[in-house]
Amino acid sequence: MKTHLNVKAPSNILSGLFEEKKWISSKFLYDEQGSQLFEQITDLPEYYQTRTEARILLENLSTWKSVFHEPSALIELGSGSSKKTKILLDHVKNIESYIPIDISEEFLADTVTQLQTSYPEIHIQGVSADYTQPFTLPDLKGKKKVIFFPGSTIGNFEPGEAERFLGNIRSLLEPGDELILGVDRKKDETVIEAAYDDAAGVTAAFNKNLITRINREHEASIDVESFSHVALYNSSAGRIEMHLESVRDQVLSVGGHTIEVKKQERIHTENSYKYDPEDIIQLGRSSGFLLQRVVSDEREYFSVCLMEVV
Ligand code: AVJ
Repeated sequence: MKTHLNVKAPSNILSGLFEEKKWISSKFLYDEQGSQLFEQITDLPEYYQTRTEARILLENLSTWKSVFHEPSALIELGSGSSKKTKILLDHVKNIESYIPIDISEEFLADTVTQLQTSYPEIHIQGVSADYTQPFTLPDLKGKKKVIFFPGSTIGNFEPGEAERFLGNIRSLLEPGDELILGVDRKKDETVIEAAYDDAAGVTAAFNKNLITRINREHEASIDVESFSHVALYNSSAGRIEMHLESVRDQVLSVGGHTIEVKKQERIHTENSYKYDPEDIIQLGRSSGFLLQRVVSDEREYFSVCLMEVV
């Protein structure tokens, strides 16, 4: 997985460090090392999301079969390695075209080549784009369009951004088209906090990799161990937050500037919003979609939402 973009993104990894409340956009988590660490996160025992979503997809095949009851094009936002998509491609007929959209051109080209070999009868056409910015779809010749946005990536958007983003996606669609959206649900905060602060320390390494990235890209030498990983569920906002907390008073020298950081001061590095079905109904209302169906695991940790264009 490569694209997890926050729309409230400064162009520069450093710019938020000069603000009163220091922050770094979560989009900077995904350099090469960070993308590898995220892949490891998806296999952690505490990180239930990825395996739960895959299981929901696999256990509700009749739902997806009825979505694709006519010749269709499957359009995936932030396709990465298209792991979850294979569940749909393997079991559902009528997917005549698959359009993976990903920001990483190289990665996308490899994925398309591999998939085309495995699925010779499906027309696969990659679009290399930042899907949070306006983009156009190839001509899909009147086929039903189904947008697939799995992985609870929507959680990285601020709520207003999520509305605007889905509103833009809606403008690419026509009545009859649909959206399949994967979201992580609100739940006991100890479960959520453990998922973002695993015992093996992989999520801590993922967060601290931001410091390594600053050191590499801005010839800095910040001590990575001078920050500790903090993951906190903010229940009033319905989101888990990641922070880097300074273990001491320090002055960072980066990009020809100095930045004072106090002991216990935090740099906010990620928000990941959690959505219950009522939140999804609301999000759909303000972006032109009607929630049709919610499929969840038995613990109701994760939901895959089927939304139709209105
Ligand atoms: C890729 C945004 C879905 O929020 O769960 C994982 C990123 N951050 N562990 C998430 C993430 C810390 C992930 N998303």
